[in-house]
Amino acid sequence: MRKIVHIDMDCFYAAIEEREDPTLRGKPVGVAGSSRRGVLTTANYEARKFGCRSAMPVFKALELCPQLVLVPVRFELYQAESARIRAIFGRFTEKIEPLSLDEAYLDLSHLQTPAATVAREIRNQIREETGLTASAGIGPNKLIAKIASDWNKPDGQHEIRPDEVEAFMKELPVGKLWGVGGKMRAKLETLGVRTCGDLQRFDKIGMSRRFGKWGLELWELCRGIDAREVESHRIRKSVSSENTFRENLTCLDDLRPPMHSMLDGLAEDLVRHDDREIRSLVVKMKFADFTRTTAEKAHAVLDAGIFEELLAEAWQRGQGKPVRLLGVGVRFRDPEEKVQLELL
Ligand code: TTP
Ligand code: MG
Repeated sequence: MRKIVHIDMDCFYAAIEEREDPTLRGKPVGVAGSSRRGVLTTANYEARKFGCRSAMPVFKALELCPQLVLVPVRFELYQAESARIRAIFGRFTEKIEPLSLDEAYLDLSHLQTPAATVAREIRNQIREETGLTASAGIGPNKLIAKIASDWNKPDGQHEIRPDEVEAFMKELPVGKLWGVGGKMRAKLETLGVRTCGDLQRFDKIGMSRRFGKWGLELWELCRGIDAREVESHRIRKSVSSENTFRENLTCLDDLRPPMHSMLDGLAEDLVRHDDREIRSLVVKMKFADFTRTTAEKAHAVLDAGIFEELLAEAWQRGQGKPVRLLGVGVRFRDPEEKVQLELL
């Protein structure tokens, strides 16, 4: 039985800014993102009382909370704090999988000490050494640990033991599952599904008929089954860019212009990965009925013509179903694989 901990810092950017400037304490604080988009990256708990949230336009946040103190992002500072926190994790395990600057999974299966005790110790060390608070979730897999870390936020932790998983999942709203967004939730609601327990009434065949391959994943997730390993030193396998359309697109010609602008964005992102070799190009589509498909072709450079072909292929597989999401991306060759080829 594995022991997985998920750690998530409390209002990370805002907490760091408050620590740096004690005059901010007790006041509602928002950390404003790049001026171009004018949205909050996050808000402290004082500001959240007024409804201020991550990704909210700054003008809207100020409407909700006129006394909101806005501070600009200082990304390098947050990166430095993130490195300190990761160093603390490293005292307890080598199996660390960071999800973002402020969030990571730890695999503590090898330790004798109960995982909840270790989680408490990690949180204490973070507090003492950085002056920041963290929340933790403890469970038998990543899915459960991640959901649990939200349970006693901020500055708290929650453990879900293996024998509690079943009862816990029964009551859990489906929206808490990875990959179940607002529209999917609305669709499930029309089927009478609100909780994971409701979703458990569908058998595997029914789930795969309704939602394709993803339905099978969902069948496991809603039962609290998750075999994914904590992957330390994860190497990026792919880069992609995707877009959910405000209104579903109903013909192939309408999909081309958004695809080409997404390809421009993808090309920009790839500049940061110029040390990697591209293995294949990928087009992903999600349809109005929540099935999805991916079309892929082996190719080593971004080629708009091939993306056109893949787009047509994916569209054809949908048999004319309206498209709600389009994604374009590349898969990279595994760097290890390259080394092996060179050795041969
Ligand atoms: P989160 O962990 O989602 O949020 P948080 O740490 O601010 O608050 P919570 O206590 O609920 O965990 O994200 C971590 C940081 O990532 C956050 O401080 C700011 C940044 N961020 C953005 O820049 N944009 C976003 O849309 C989100 C959600 C986060
Ligand atoms: Mg956080």
